[in-house]
Amino acid sequence: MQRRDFVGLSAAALVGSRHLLAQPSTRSAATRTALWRPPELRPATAISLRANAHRVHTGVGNGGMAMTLGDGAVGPTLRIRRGERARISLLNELDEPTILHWHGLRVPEEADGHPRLAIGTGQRYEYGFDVMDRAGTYWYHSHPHHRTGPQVVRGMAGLLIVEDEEEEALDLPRGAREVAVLIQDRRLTAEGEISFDPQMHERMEGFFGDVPFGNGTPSPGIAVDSAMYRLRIVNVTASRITRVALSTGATMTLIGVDGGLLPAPVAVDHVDLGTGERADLLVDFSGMAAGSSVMLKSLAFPPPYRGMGGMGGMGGMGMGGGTRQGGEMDLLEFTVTREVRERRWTPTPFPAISLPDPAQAARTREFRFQNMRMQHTINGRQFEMDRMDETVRFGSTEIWRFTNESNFPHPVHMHEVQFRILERRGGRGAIFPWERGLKDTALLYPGETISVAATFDAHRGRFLMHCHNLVHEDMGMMMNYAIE
Ligand SMILES: [Cu+2]
Repeated sequence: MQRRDFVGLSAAALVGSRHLLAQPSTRSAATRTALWRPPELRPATAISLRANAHRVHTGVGNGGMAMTLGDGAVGPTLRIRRGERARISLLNELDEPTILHWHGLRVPEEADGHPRLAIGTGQRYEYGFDVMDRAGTYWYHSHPHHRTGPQVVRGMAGLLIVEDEEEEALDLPRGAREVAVLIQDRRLTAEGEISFDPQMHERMEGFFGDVPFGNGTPSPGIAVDSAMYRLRIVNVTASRITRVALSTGATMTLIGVDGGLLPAPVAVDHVDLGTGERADLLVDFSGMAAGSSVMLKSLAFPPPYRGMGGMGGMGGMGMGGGTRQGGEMDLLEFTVTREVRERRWTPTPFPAISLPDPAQAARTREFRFQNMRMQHTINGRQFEMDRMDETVRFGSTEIWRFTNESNFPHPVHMHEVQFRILERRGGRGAIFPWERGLKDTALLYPGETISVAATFDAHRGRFLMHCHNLVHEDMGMMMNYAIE
């Protein structure tokens, strides 16, 4: 990547806000494609989602075949109020099985998208569930056995935004000042097709692309006013950990994570997100001159691999193509096109969160994430559709302890709960600001053990816990658990 810092630093920039103007980019916005903002649907009335394959713009050639819900490059954005009932009808027009999972929401078993519920071509699946979770940035994606990777990489995902009165009272930026983006990294063929065919070493570390996509838009950019924005980010990559930061190094205000608002906003200069994790941020463009721009980047960091000498090597490219894990990537460019003067958003106290209490834990369970003989396993086993691996008592609180004995990082995802991360031992040895509050996915590096507390009091039924690296998940790094 070329450094663009310090080039074209204007006088206007120098007198402006300390937040963003230190090093404005001069790269032309013309090299970026306008970020697509998917249509918003409110499922208070029944909505229909049609899974189908169609051609989308990829920035190369005639584009590539995607699989999405609807006609866009990713699915429509679902915007739901807490307490509302969602009625969603899925029609499968793909030539392979599919099913949808509402990532982060606690829903009844039959609505949770377990792979055994996958439907065939031409079939419909009717979802009905009450949204009981807090306002926040959730998402949905397909979850068929062995095919989640190829489907999600090709676009079978969408944003799912939950609203509630508690959050509305904070008067956060909304409407055009709220930007929600599904981040992906894709690998394109010379013709522009979306490729996903993990080779042997990629079946171990994961699959990495080199073209950033936002909401299905290649190398996206967005025009903004010189004002405060709310930026919701979802990591929808197959395998990439994104270290999200601004090219200026300016701080952002982290207001929420997977399960909604944090107990209090916190200033951060970056946020690490594994696949499935979300960040809800306030980004301040106020004081920026029209024409200046800032890049939302994934910063470079050492690949968190153990014992392999860093499989992707230290160069920019991984072994099979694509930018290696930890490689730098330009995710989304903001260009100020209109200068406005507005009163600054002033933080008001955030609503209290009730977090699972480890003192109430009935028991502790241990889960070891391992890779042996070219397989990814949890407690030595691969996923079996009908084997019940753990049974939890309805209403109880437990501590689940995840230990990574493998050579690769794993974003561990639990269905049906929002958990609290209690501690991380080994490896990075700390809980980061973006890991406080309620979480459904937590990044586990080699050598780390993290303990989480969860209360299983939403629904009885059969649910999943799995690695959200889509390659690992499709290879069976997943288990069933029952709440009875
Ligand atoms: Cu994994």
